[in-house]
Amino acid sequence: MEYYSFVHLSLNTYTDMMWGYGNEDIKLFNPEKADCRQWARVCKEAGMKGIIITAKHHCGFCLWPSKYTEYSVKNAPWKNGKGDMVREMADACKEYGLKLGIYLSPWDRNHPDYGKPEYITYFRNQLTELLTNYGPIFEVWFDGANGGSGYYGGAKETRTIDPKTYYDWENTYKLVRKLQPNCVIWNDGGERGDLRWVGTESGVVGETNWSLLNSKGNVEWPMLHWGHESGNMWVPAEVNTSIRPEWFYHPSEDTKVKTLAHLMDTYYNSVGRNGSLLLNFPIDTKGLIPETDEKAALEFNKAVKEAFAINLARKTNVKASNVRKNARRFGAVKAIDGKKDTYWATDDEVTKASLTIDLGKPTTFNRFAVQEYIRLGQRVKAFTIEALVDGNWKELAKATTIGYKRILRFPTVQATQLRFNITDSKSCPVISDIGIYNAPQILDAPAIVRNQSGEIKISPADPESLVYYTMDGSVPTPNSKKYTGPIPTEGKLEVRAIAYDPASGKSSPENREKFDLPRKDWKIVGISDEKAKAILDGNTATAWHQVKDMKMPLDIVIDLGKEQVLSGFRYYPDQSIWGPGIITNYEFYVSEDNIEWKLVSEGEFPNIKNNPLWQIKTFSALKARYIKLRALKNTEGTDETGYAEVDVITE
Ligand code: FUL
Repeated sequence: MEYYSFVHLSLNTYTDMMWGYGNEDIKLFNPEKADCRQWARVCKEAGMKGIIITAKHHCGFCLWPSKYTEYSVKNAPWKNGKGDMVREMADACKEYGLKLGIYLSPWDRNHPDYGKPEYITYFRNQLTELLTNYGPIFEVWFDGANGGSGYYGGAKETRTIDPKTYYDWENTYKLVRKLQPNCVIWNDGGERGDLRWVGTESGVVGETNWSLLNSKGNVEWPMLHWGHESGNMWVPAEVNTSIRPEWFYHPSEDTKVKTLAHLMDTYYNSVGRNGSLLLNFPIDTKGLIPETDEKAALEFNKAVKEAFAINLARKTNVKASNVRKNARRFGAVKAIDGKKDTYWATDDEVTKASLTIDLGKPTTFNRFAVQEYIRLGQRVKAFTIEALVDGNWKELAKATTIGYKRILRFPTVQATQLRFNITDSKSCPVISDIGIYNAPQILDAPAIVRNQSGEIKISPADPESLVYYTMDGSVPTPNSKKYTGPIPTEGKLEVRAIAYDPASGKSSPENREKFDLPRKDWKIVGISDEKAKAILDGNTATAWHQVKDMKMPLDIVIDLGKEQVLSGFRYYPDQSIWGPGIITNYEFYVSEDNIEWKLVSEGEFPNIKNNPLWQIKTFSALKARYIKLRALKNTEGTDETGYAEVDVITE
């Protein structure tokens, strides 16, 4: 399948939670514009092959009118209780030629019997409904999450189960096989499924990635991430990640839809590493995939198509160092004929071999893709690629496993030949396809950061792009100053920059950043933790938290090194998903001596939860050397305070 989607919709969508407790009010569920056809259209246009719907998440609320519970759409205002989201999803998938998958959470925080044997019957009854009434199902997803506590029919307690024994997976699997013989099982924890989690939700599987695990025994994190070279069971990797930081819709993430560069990295780190990519769309409160997410997914698909549009290896002259029995049907040409069922293979005892592709003329490229004929297993352990540049062989990249597909990225090169060397293999290699591509650059706006010592660093999304910038307020163009490395600066300034690809003549959108006082001499007062420097490093992706066990109000005091005329301050909250400690209510003080403090601003950062970006507050200008940001409350109602950046504004 290679690439398919997840859609997350449940009561969490309306409570802004990640995991519902199981007692959320059903009346909240009313996605008035819910349109599974829109979801299917977006997924289809985004190049995906199927959709897995969260039929039941951990809160136990069912998106279909299950016979076995009242905690479902049948008691929700949506369509007056007559709706069935799984049915609508199944119909939409059919219409758009997509496959349907089902997420059914084994953990159910609503059900009174959860933790008891009776619940297993309930779970299987629900599974039977889902695998019987909605046509062919390509995948079932049994999430391993189990936080213990829950509503559990009113008991409101913590229930612990042993995921290996409680669910009796063996018999549940038999049920799946009986009802949907072609369905693959994803299971994190418990019995081995047909696909494995990769140990992270960040969208990356190990660079070495074996599609094998042992059929028995524990699967430790390294095995999830890299597979197991000598495993005896085929359990390929599925890389699940969301197009936003979290799985469900949260308005606070409207500005955090992944960039094209991020999504392309995800592609190379999943599909490009012998994994399939399961990309999630949070469905919003209206019941739609938000426009921003749709746009991002379509751009992503376009960029993947453009990157792999022309395989420069097709119809070239190709020679292999060894061909199995010198037979034509195993010849080198089979690796470039574009046919799935043909392959180049070597003699049994040959585990080191190379294939040389003569491109006929100097040819520009920066990607190499290779596929093993995995019906015969995964074999290659190590390989390199070299290019013939001006008559000399130059190594372009070195890698380990291949599997179904491996894609390597390297700096653009112009060469007349490419050599693919298999340097180690479990047994004779069997290569079904090779691709050489010249992927265009990803032209996202470059990032501009000024570090504490005043140096400006500009980073393009694509490392090969050129960067042009201005610091005089003018619009940057390819005729502006070329960025060649960190620029030392002092004082207030604005930097504007673009990334530029000379080959296509295309530029990225512009980024512009304003910087106030240089912070070279600034010190955080009274905090010995070195990591607190993250607050001043200019990088909004790094953050520091006040130490645990402290109680609000919590202060950050900064010594600016000398007296300045201040007229405001800026705060950028921590961006992490869990416990970011985003300050909502604050007081801001200034002082000349760190003894006498003057309150110059107080109040709240309105809408900071939904829009956790720069918060700017101004006040009447005055002289001061010390500043104090006091946190009174945070978005979570806890005593956590997180800061990515704290800065001042001068007149
Ligand atoms: C996780 C769950 O806990 C998340 O809420 C989400 O459903 C994700 C796909 O799997 O483990």
